[in-house]
Amino acid sequence: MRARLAIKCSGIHVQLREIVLRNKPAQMLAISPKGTVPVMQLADASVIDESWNIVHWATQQQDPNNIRGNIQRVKEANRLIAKNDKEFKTHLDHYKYADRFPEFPAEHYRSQAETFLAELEQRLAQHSFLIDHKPSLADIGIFPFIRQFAHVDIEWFRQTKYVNLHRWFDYYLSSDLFTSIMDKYAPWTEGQERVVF
Ligand SMILES: N[C@@H](CCC(=O)N[C@@H](CS)C(=O)NCC(=O)O)C(=O)O
Repeated sequence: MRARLAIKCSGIHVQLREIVLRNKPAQMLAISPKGTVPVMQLADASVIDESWNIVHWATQQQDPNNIRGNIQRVKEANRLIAKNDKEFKTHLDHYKYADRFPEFPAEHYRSQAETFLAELEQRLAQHSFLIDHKPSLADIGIFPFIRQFAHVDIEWFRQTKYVNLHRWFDYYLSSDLFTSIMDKYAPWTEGQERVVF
């Protein structure tokens, strides 16, 4: 999702091949054996198969909304994403799939994840977005994970004290940017007509 958000933000167009995870095409595994999505293959046949690297690639091509900003802003976004992907994502997966981790109740993993929510809330109490008053790479890089987290138990999420996080979350949930990436596409098959995203 963060790759799609970045591609839309950049205004560039790419050929999209929708896949079903339980039926990964051989062509995808041939260029990225690790078998995770998203995978981007460039015109020179080089491959980018990490979502955050696709976010950087797209916004380095074009950045009409200047979501990158200066190098300090990019570095701060990278730091926040490292925390999201390494720490928060682990707690999120344990909370979301708590039945696979029965050594602790879901609430335990949820409270571990709250450390990151509290940091985001603190940031969003000082400015409209995660780094400052303008959308940044960190906002589109982290929103998809907060959405996953919120939807594990949306009633619980909505009654939490993170009022600025709620405001930021609703901003993106109701944004044209988010709506524009949520269209459903038929799974790709060889010979299928090109789908431009
Ligand atoms: N670190 C990778 C993780 C990507 C990832 O795990 N994607 C999931 C879908 S959201 C996936 O492809 N899982 C493989 C599977 O379920 O077979 C990235 O950020 O691109």
